[in-house]
Amino acid sequence: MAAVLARGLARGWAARGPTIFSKIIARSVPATILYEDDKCLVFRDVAPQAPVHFLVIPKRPIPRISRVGPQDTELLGHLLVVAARTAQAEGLADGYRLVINDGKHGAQSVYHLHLHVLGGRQLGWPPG
Ligand code: D5M
Repeated sequence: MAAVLARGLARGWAARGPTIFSKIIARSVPATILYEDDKCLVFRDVAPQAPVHFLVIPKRPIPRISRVGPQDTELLGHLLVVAARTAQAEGLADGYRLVINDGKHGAQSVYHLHLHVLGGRQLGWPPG
């Protein structure tokens, strides 16, 4: 079973199938939801890397930022506006960071596009 799963992951099945985030959208997996509208969902990251760490995801399951096209322009803008508004609501008046990990070198682990919003402490640069 493990070998089958490993081969599947190596072939990129994880990049095409439904992810844990689809289950959060469907409410079959619990999450601490901060905001929702018809296009996106915002919830706290289960493994926070900062005092405030939440994710902004489109409800449409785009796998990764490198797969977007011109048809996604409005949606991507909406995700950024929602990220900024939620950061304000979370009290991140001293600033924060937006991160989108893409693919293997970007250390992406969930293949449903998501913006990380991290704040509440002084962040370092460059990232690892
Ligand atoms: O980041 C994927 C992020 O998704 C990572 O920071 C953990 C988070 N994650 C994974 N599962 C969950 C659930 N169930 N709830 C909330 N957050 C979750 P990446 O950029 O793909 O590496």
